[in-house]
Amino acid sequence: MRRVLVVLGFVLLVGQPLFAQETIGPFDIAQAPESATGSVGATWGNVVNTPVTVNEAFSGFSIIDDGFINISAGDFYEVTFNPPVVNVTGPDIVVFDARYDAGDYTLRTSYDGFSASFVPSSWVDSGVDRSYYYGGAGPANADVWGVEVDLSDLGVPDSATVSNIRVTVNNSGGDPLGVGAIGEPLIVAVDVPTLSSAGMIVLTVMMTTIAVLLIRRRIA
Ligand SMILES: [Ca+2]
Ligand SMILES: [Ca+2]
Ligand SMILES: [Ca+2]
Repeated sequence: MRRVLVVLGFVLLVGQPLFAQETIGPFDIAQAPESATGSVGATWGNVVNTPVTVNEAFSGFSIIDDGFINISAGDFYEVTFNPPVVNVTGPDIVVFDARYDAGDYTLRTSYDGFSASFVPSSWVDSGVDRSYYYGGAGPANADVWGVEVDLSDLGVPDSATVSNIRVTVNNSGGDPLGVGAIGEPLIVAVDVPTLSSAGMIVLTVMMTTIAVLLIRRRIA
């Protein structure tokens, strides 16, 4: 119970999902794929001048420090999340692309045997830059762009889970960096808009006080 209260206070104070493992501009990534497969040609990309395999490029953290550069249309990578990604309200995953040029990608999931497809279009510049070595050349600087995707757009029902996501490149010269899961906020039922700003201040002070007292008691 004490721990739940402390977590609640933290969520109210910080106002964003807990446990972001990698923050990439506006995107808080909670979970990276456990493993990856695919067919993406030979030109790896990495922030250090060391080759990476498809599995290394598209699994684990950092999501955006490695990928593949200038891959061909029709090539794809497929990531496995363990635990699977839950379709919560709103966006569930973020797809990343190095903007040497604008990658165009089609997504499918294992939920329906990779049947339904979705092409995300609301790409944004994350504001984060990386400089990649590619196949032994470089390094060359690139903007890192990302697009949030709601699993509902891939026909996945609310609360259903997805373990595998396949990302196919539609145009030539795609530079995929990977996919991350945004993660499930631990507490989503706090009805903040019904509180006045004065009420929010009082509530924040109360929660902070409770959190500090509980922490002190635990230390004592
Ligand atoms: Ca990567
Ligand atoms: Ca969703
Ligand atoms: Ca690109």
